[in-house]
Amino acid sequence: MCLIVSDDNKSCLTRDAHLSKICLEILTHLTYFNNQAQIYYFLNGIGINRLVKLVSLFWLNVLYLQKLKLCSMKKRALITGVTGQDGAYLSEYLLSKNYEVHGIKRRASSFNTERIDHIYQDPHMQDRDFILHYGDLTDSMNITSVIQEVQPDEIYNLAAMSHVKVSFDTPEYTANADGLGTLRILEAVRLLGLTRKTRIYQASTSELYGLVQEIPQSERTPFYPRSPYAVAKLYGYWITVNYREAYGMHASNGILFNHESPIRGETFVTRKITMALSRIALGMQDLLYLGNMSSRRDWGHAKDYIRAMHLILQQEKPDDYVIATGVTTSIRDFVRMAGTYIGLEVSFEGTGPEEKGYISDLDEKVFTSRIGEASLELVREKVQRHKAIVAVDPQYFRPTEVDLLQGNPEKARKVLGWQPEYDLSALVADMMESDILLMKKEHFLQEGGYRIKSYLE
Ligand code: NAP
Ligand code: G4F
Repeated sequence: MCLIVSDDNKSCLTRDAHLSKICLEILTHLTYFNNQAQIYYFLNGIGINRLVKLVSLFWLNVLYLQKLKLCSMKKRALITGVTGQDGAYLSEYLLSKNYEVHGIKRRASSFNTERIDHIYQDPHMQDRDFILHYGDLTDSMNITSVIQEVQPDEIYNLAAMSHVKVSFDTPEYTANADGLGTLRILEAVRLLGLTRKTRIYQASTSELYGLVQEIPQSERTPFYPRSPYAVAKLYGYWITVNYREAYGMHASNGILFNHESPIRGETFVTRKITMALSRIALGMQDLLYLGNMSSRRDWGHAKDYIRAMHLILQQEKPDDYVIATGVTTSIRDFVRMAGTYIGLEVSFEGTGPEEKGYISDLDEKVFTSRIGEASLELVREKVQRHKAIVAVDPQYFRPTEVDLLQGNPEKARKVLGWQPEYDLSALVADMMESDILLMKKEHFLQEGGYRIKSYLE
């Protein structure tokens, strides 16, 4: 007697005709069985001899277990840093791919879930596929117990103190969260015996290249970190490689270059610029203060970059990949591009801390179509009076700067088949469109006498 149940549980072959008939019936009924007692009653209900009944019982149990597996065949992902820019986009993306998504969020004195509120599911809901857990990367026991509870197929370690300038103010905390935090995740997976089951994505960064040794930077370019953040991330990078080599874990690094979006943190330079220009255009702010405007970054859209994270974990073999656009642009040019989107030509005069940006030309048609007419006169006046809209504040200079980043995404293109959909002007347009809307809303509130946020950090 022989019975073969295929992997996808759709076909069932047996050399015994009688058993074959029963098995077919079993497969037909499979979806109705909710526990093993029901299987037993089902067998009693169909008149068959004892031996066949025993064999059938055995296979029914196998099928029942398969059914359980089938029911829970959704992949389960755990995202640390779920409340951040990338965590929010990645959650949406994995949910659209039918994952069960678990996220670790920090306890805060006020709500910190603004970026994921639209996908939040009430804990009282049945069959949730988006579940949040309290946690912190600096707490080993917490990390271990969340991983034990979730038993994830994939972990995306996105949590970090991610601001380069702030890492000079909080170097020890940054090392703890960004460096040791990565170790805590790897070690928890190892100690819990999940080495074979759980794949790990580590959010590495182009900041590792720091004082760049080569242009453009690829997976083979030596690292030269230039901030406590980058040094902490260097540890995260190498401990991921080490656990992969030492324990055969499916652990990979995505070396992601700067990626931005309408939900980028407000103190990163791109978002600071798109918010400020929107406010200046609406007459809500006079000056945008920046630090080093000569540094260059390879900017992409976060929506494209989270697709790469997922692709990296779908590869048979773990590996490290540069994710970038290959195009580098200065901060100054980003300001110009954001200005162009609303019909402002921004030109710069002076050097060093004395440098200033002015509106040298105004395209009124573009301005009114994007911003409206209400503040047109105000902007005309800024042009006529040659009033600066951008100035330098040395408090934004960094003790050690990363002057130029430009990635070479060739390997990701070839191996992952990854290609960005947004170029820089599409990214700027997306951010400006969103921030104009936001600032119009705030302007309306302000006019109505309500207090609004101050974004001048
Ligand atoms: P982000 O917006 O700053 O989000 C960081 C997330 O980490 C937030 O959810 C934050 O929680 C959480 N977090 C911070 N410290 C934590 C701790 N000790 N324990 C638990 N959670 C903690 O960063 P992102 O832009 O999404 O970047 C995601 C990851 O990619 C980060 O690791 C970053 O360093 C790295 N990366 C980013 C870029 C980029 O250009 N965006 C490029 C390369 C690498 P709160 O919301 O409570 O603050
Ligand atoms: O926007 P930023 O703060 O990003 P930075 O330092 O490149 O770091 C970001 O990208 C990394 C990937 O390379 C991530 F790993 C990291 O987590 C983060 O997401 O600064 C970009 C450049 C710097 O050269 C900075 O000096 O802009 C310059 N800059 C000039 N004025 C400014 C400002 N940066 C900020 N944040 N604020 C300014 O006023």
